[in-house]
Amino acid sequence: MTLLEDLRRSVVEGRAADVERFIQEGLAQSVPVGALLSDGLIAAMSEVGCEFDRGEFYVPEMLVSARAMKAGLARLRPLLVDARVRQAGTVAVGTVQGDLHDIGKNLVAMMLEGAGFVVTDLGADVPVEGFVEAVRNGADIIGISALLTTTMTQIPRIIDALRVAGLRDRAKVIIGGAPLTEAFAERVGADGYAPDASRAMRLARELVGVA
Ligand code: B1M
Repeated sequence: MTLLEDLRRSVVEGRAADVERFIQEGLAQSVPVGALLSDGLIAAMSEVGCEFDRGEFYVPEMLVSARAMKAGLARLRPLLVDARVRQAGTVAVGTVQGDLHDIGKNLVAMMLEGAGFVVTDLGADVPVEGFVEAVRNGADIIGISALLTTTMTQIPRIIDALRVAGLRDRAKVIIGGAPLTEAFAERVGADGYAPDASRAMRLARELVGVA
């Protein structure tokens, strides 16, 4: 097995200590951070989703894999987030109310920090008012994540609440998460949709006019 396969398997099987070890080994062998992230950690979570679909995994197994994924992300964080002068703007990111999936949102937050944004992480299960308050507090962009078809419906509520509060023009709204699409973003009046964390980072930079 290659190191990336070992890494992927250790996330799927929820072996957090091995995940950290394989990441260390990968970095020592100059495996690119992008490969450790995409072909190791993210690929593993797709596999976990498939196992769940097949009825081979249940929620506890998903949780254990998620913990292992987070241990890996924590190791990669310093490499994704550098100490560049913060100049791009401020972004508040959160996962919508009723939704506990926060791994994708955390990754988006890290990429944004790495791109020079000051990021406020609102957490998961964030009520509509939490996003509205973030705009009141001066966020240039709010980043909304939703992973469930049952919770993506919170997004138009957040955008409506911003309108009602007279704040819609004060911040750009970007959205992402597995069940979302560009068409959904247009329909609900978001300023942009990104299918993954690096495109979210590029989109945010475009929206604030930083090349
Ligand atoms: Co859940 N879950 N889960 N789960 N879970 C999914 C999402 C699911 C697709 C699994 C499946 O059926 N195959 C399914 C949703 C089906 C649907 O809605 N149609 C599902 C379900 C059903 C559930 C429960 C309802 C299960 C139950 O209880 N019966 C339950 C709901 C709980 C709740 O939220 N209220 C539940 C619970 C959980 C755990 C808590 C066990 C755990 C989450 C732990 C955590 O996040 N702390 C979990 C996990 C781990 C998953 C899967 C396996 C992996 C998600 C993940 O972390 N992926 C997931 C299956 C899958 O996605 N294949 C699944 C890795 C991550 C890097 O990708 O989050 O997609 P992702 O983020 C990407 C992009 O989407 C995008 O960029 C990220 C990085 O590239 N992105 C953005 C995300 N946010 C963005 C924001 C942006 C831009 C881009 O701008 C702001």
